[in-house]
Amino acid sequence: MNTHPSRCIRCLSWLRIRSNYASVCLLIIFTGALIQPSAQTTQRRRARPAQPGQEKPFIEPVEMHKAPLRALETQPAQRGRWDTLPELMPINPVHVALMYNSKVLVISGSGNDPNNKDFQAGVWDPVTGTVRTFPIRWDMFCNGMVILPNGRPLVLGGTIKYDDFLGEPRTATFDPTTETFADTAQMSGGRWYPTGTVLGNGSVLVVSGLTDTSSTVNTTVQILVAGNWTPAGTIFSGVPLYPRQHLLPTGQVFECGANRDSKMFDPATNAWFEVATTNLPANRDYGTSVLLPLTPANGFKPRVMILGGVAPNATNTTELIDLSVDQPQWVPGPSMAQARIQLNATILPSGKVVVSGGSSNDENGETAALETELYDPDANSFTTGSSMAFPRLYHSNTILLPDATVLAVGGNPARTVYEPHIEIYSPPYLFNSDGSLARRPLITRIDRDIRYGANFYIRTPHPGDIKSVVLIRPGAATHAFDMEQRLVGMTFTHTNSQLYVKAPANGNLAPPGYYMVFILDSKGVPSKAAFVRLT
Ligand SMILES: [Cu+2]
Repeated sequence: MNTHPSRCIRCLSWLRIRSNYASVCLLIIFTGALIQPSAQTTQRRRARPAQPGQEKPFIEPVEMHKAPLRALETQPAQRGRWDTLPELMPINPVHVALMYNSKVLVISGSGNDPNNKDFQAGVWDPVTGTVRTFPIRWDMFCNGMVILPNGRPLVLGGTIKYDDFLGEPRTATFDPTTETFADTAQMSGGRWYPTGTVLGNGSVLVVSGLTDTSSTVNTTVQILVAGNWTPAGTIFSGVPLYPRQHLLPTGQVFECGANRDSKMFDPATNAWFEVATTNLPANRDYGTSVLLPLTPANGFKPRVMILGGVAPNATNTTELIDLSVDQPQWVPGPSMAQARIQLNATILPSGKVVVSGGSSNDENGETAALETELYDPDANSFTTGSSMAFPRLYHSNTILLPDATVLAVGGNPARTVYEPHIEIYSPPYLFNSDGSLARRPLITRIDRDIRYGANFYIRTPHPGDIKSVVLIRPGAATHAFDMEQRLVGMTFTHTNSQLYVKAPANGNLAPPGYYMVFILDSKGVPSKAAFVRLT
């Protein structure tokens, strides 16, 4: 039990900030912008969970004490570096999605507190470091979220009741400009823990989730076409909640977890068929899955990696499947250094995958995996990266930001308790070998509207030094899975002043919508992203 009031706890966190952010900390000290809550306040807040109208977030101080002080990273060029931001996330960030204006939509809803009727969402602006929160009309807790071709996040379902959980049939889109939700067509019944997948023509497939009438899985598969839901057959037997799904260049959707028997869904026939069975003899509950980069160099060959998972004790194993061959099979991938459940995996512009968070025992911060691992799909191996300061467990998320860093938020190992610190991972590619910041290639002008199969230009001061140009679809992550992220490489030529880049051939490679364009130089250093719209 914590006998120290929160002043000390806060000090710990400011100390941590001070080590990495001398100037930020001084600013805090001199402006007094962040006032320490009194011990009395802490007692009151610990006595009972936060109620609507009370100060938020409700933070369990013991939880805060578990976070170790992070040592300053001495090898950022090899391991990257995690930093803790001075601002806290004021709501439980159960769902996050990057929008085309570089801001992040954060959805909490009831935030894993059955007594909380003050449903909340927010927008975090990484540039100003501010979060604007606002009430929402229904409980979007445990929804599925994708981003429509018009750039609006689409929320699929949520929660209408806890214990036993019942799913919400409503859907809503979010306008990044006005920062407001608007309800859209209801689904064929509730969906709590559904997965959305944007298809090659921009329609949205929704699968699984508990119904609004019984705590059983919604058996109807649906596709949203032009704002209306159309039936698309039924689910396969044993469909999991939050199925891990990826759109493939064939236009089919690969489903790979947590069930062992991976499936393929064909939107042309609405049929599911068997693909392969995992080597691990257990469902990878709360493991994750990544569609590895689709690039000209690998012939846009779709390969999927599944990592970790299995409750209550996690595995450190991974498996890979090449879906371009006639009879795909799961093969063991390299093992992670640590077992992880509730882990997060985020694709970088370099094509490497940042694996972070999770723990070896589910929802147990004592066994948190703080060290980052970087998976290199070309070498098929992991290297270890810098350590996070905070456990990132159930309901934690990571997404790639437009400056080529990775955002980590949340962690919600028990009801009414969540991790409010925001951490940012700067991957090794942002550093010179002496630890100073690498000089980044610049995108000075770009075509903002790009067309399938057509060339577009990017102006950059040193076109001859650019070795790679990639599109990355902005992420939408929840429950240890990103329903949106994908990296699609592009071929290009250059003149003295610009690059001529060939956009992806079709929507099955890169579904219509907004993308981040990154250019990477001969040292592998990425630019900051420019957003383009692909149609
Ligand atoms: Cu949940």
